[in-house]
Amino acid sequence: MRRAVCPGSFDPVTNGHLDIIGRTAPLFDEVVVAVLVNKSKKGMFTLEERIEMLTEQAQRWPNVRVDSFHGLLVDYCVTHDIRAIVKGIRAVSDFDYELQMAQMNHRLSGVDTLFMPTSPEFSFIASSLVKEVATFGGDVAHLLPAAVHQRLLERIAERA
Ligand code: COD
Repeated sequence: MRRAVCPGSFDPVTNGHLDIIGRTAPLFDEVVVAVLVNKSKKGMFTLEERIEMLTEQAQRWPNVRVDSFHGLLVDYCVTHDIRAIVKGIRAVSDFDYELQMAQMNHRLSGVDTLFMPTSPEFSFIASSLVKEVATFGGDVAHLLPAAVHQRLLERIAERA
């Protein structure tokens, strides 16, 4: 089975992430969206909440499932027989860092990384920016799925 992973923090999932996941789905038999468990970094959403939001959005693709991982991504890939890591590239700045990680990951495990260029309409979207803009009252409704946008507004209100 040809299996790929789309890894990330997904705090929370944006339309940019979903564009990459949706374009990866038809290229592989199975795509695993893997959420990094990062105990040292407190996000806006818990791991369970991120997984829940992603699972809800991923329902539209029958061959996409959501999981989580901790430690090295390549260890997760080897354990789960995943041969390709798919990363979205928004700008040259993404590429510099992603290239270094791709080469390290390949050297560690032989797992290859495929770079997928972002669709231009999503190239400026980053979860961190979306959270910042929303926290200060900016309208980010068009950057996230409606259900995720609703949860983001609720979380910001809870914290206010
Ligand atoms: N358009 C296209 N792609 C996008 C967009 C967008 N608007 N927004 C985000 N993406 C892509 C990113 O480029 C990335 O590929 C992916 O979506 C996830 O993005 P984020 O921001 O949710 O997640 P990151 O960048 O914080 O995730 C980093 C990883 C968790 C993938 C990375 O840190 C990792 O693999 N960590 C595990 C530890 C490890 O193995 N370290 C050794 C590395 S060599």
